[in-house]
Amino acid sequence: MKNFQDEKQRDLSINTSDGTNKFLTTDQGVRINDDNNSLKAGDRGPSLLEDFILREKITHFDHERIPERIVHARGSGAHGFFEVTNPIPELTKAGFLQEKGLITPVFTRFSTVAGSRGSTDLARDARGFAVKFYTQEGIYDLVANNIPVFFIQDASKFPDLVHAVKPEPHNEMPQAASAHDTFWDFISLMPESMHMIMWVMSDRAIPRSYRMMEGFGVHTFRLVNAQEESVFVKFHFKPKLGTHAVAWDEAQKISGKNPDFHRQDLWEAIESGNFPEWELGIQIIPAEDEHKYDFDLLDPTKIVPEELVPVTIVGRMVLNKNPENFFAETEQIAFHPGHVVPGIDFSNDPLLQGRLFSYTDTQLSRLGSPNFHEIPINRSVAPVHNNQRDGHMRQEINKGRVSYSPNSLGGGCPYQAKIAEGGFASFNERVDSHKVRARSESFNDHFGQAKLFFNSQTPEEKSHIVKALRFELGKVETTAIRVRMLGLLSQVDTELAQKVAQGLGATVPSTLETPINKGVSPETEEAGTQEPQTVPSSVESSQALSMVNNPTNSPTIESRKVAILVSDGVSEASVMNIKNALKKAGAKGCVIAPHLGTVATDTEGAISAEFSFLTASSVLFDAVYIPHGLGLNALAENDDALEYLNDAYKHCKVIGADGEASEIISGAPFAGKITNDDEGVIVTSEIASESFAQEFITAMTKHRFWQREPNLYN
Ligand code: HDE
Repeated sequence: MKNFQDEKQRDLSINTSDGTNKFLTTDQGVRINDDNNSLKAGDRGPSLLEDFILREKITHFDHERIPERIVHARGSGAHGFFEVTNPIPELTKAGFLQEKGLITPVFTRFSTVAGSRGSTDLARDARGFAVKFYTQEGIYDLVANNIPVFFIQDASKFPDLVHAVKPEPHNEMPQAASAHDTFWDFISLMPESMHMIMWVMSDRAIPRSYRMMEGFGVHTFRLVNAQEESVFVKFHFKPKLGTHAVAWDEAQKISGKNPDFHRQDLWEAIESGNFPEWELGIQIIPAEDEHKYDFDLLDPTKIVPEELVPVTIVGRMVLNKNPENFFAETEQIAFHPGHVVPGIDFSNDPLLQGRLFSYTDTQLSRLGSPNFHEIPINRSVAPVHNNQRDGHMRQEINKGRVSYSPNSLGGGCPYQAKIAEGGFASFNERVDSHKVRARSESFNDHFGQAKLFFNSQTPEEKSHIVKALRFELGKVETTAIRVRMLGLLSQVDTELAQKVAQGLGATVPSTLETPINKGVSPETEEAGTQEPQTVPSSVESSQALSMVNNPTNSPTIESRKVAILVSDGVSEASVMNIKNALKKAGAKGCVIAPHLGTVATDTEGAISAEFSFLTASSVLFDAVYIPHGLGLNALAENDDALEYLNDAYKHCKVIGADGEASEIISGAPFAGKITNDDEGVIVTSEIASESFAQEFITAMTKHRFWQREPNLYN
């Protein structure tokens, strides 16, 4: 079977260097004899301009930074591969989807959208999910998000949206947060954003891990087969580990304790061989069904419910290698939805159409040259030959006198390829219409699918949405903006609007003040407006939209982490019992003690602490366990240890204790709230029992016990 997996790594190795056992040199290759002292006139005298070594070193340093991405600045990436499991030659001629088992190298970059490069991973935000396929026919980029819809319908509003959500321009606050006036001012005047707002106010916007997110191409794309027939498709990545989130309070605490939480999680998973994996699927919509639905396929604020068109899996993506160098790879990688190969084409979605311009344009200022395709991470493994020439930092040395076409002096080379020879030809779509600045009436429904999303959530998930809105709008200072938002929310669900209003101490307005802009009429030259509409979705509720009921969730605790709190005198049998059981299930128990070094066990042995209470925190783990032991009094009186338990309980995680350690839980401040049906609190008087460990692991497969929280939808 064709396996091109190593091809990109071989290509990158040409540019990879390693200084081990080598001499230190200047950039010109001259060996350096003293890297610690600049050249001076006497050891107490002034430095000499002649010192080319110092000048070169400092000049390079002065220019080390490039502009960060205007959006998606904060990201983390990894190498991997895509393998076809279900070839689709009848739908597309794209070579990398033709044969079962065919393997194509990829690089995937995950990101937040609004924050700067140094901002926290756990901001409430959509996540980027961009995949570069190094195919035999050139680069294909699937530049996706972890949310299947977008805020706006037309590219012309993108700069406005981004200006509104970024830190406010007068004082550069707040960083990596949408909870401020300019964002909600804009949203309150853009009813088309309501579906996306439901998603970003849900737990989708605070994932547990990049490895536990779905990915969506958002727009409708086209696949084109060898007969030049086309179908519409929507792309979906489905994570093998399921789709999971953290709690909002937890997200905020993680942001302080470890702002690199997602970056580290991805890095460590790959280093330890827990390779993140997704299935890639497509929803296939035959061309003749383009107008079949109660929404427009070209409208990026709409999904195609999986109940109407199921997802057909075509392959799997595995990430199995961390980058060698963050800047060279993760920072310099340049994605573009317009990087397509024959067999994949665009729809007329007006948001996608704008993106097709933006991405190359932005690389010109970010990477500084039209030669960004020559940077090793961006370089195609398929040969590149054309008459593009010169420009900043050109690497390629093009031979010969001919750099134009047609030519006779170069024998007409490089040749154009016929379609049969793999030449890209755009899908031959018929377009016959007036030139207008307008929005299609079929885009007017702004609430139908927002309702569908909200109705598909469990009561706990609905409650999280209300609380997120109370938080976000609670940070808005302008009352009129809050009230406008309540008006829009009431169009989604009256109870939702009322519950948010309660938290804000406000009332839901009876009229909606936000008409939609229809564009300028050619007759009157005035902007036409219209009331936003609600087209009830033909699907009332969709399981795939809930994270709790998500069909991707599987009962695995692979790569999860458990905090094991110990102090001197701890039962070695208890610690080893849970550690071994967790290891067998693919998870990890981490020993945490009042100090680093070792603690003495009850068998006069010693256990090493991986973290102290100071260097780790409950929010960095998926569950907390206290083993039986003699030093329990020390733990029970340790505020840091109690904070582990309190947070774990509050964030609805599994908590366990055996033997006498159970008493710490019964003495904890939350003990009175634990209900009999809470399967996430596991205590036993037995010591180091296997059934306890199993019960603990089974509980962890449920991820979180959200039922513990005060629920606004009971
Ligand atoms: Fe992007 N987007 N975007 N976007 N986007 C960028 O390109 C843009 C949109 C997405 O890891 C920029 O190289 C416009 C939707 C991801 O490097 C820029 C519009 C979706 C990434 C840009 C959109 C995305 C970007 C900034 C509306 C989900 C990060 C840096 C018309 C399908 C890729 C860069 C990476 C990055 C423009 C809307 C996903 C400025 C104009 C919808 C994952 O070109």
